[in-house]
Amino acid sequence: MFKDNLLKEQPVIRHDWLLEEVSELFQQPFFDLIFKAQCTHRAHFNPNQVQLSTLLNIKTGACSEDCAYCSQSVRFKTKIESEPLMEVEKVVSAAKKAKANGATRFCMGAAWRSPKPKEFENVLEIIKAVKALGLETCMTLGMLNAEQAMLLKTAGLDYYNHNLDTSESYYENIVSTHSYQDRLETLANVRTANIKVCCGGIMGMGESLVDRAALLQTLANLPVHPESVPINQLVRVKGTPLAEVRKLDPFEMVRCIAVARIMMPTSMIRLSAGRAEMNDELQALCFLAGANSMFYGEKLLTTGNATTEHDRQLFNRLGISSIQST
Ligand code: SAM
Ligand code: DTB
Ligand code: SF4
Repeated sequence: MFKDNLLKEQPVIRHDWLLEEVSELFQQPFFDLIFKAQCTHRAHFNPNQVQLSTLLNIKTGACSEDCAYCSQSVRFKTKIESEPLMEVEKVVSAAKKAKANGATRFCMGAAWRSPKPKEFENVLEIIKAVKALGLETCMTLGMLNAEQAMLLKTAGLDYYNHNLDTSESYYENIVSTHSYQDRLETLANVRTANIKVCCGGIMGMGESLVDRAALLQTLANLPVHPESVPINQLVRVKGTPLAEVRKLDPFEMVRCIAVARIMMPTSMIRLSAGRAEMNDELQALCFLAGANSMFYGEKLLTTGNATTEHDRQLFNRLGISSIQST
């Protein structure tokens, strides 16, 4: 807990949120919501520290799935050139660079429905090599069965990212090739294997406020809160079905972070995709609302991120320091 906190609210960790309560949180006056989120944040974290994760796409494009937001689906005509699984040495050299730049976690993504046995062996080698650099490891490889999750754990994987992305009822408007239940089963397999869970969603896909509330309700009512909760703003990629969707009201993004912070008080809430389109003031509001993690590095998976130089300046101006590796 942050020792200097003046506002000593001690929120209870709850797993019984009702949809109406969550919707009410979302609809509070903006300043009341931010105040509540900041009090919760200060009860558990140093409010001036942000954790940095760097992303690398280790297998690009040609994914069989039809997630409407994704540049890497084989079904949409985007500018992405597909590439096979990267070699271990190339991943290690990118991880070294990320560490030298101050990242504490290296998150590796693959455009797969689920990992195939042949490539899975190489993935295990990649985890061992990145872990040996003293970085936390995170992977996002699609659906996993119980055995795959156990093998990832044994190789040294710290976190697995698998997002629910939106509410269960809106999910069928976004993906048809796998179900919400499939996502929940993978999350359960990851939890059983004792890997930390990174699970969040995307805002701005045309969903309603109730869908956002339902997503956060599902996350907070899991038996254990995800240790990491990425809140992505949709990056509208040309060629995907969501390319022309209406841009999210920036305050809605801030509200979503604040509600996530209140509902999951001890989780790391990550200000994720979308920062390249946000100004500094909006990002500061997101941190004020309780975000305490972000993706750091010039690229997300296939799209651009805020530049590292700009992020350094922003942290200086706000008096934010990055959380150091232990
Ligand atoms: N194939 C794996 C899967 O679907 O879980 C891993 C990679 S997938 C690209 C990881 C996550 O990135 C998605 O669940 C989604 O939340 C996020 N994402 C992908 N494209 C995005 C976009 N255009 N805007 C915002 N978030 C995006
Ligand atoms: C997450 O929630 N966001 C990251 C990470 N987990 C894998 C991915 C964002 C991707 C944004 C679009 C792209 O670069 O392709
Ligand atoms: Fe993109 Fe992952 Fe969906 Fe494949 S499964 S289309 S990589 S989000």
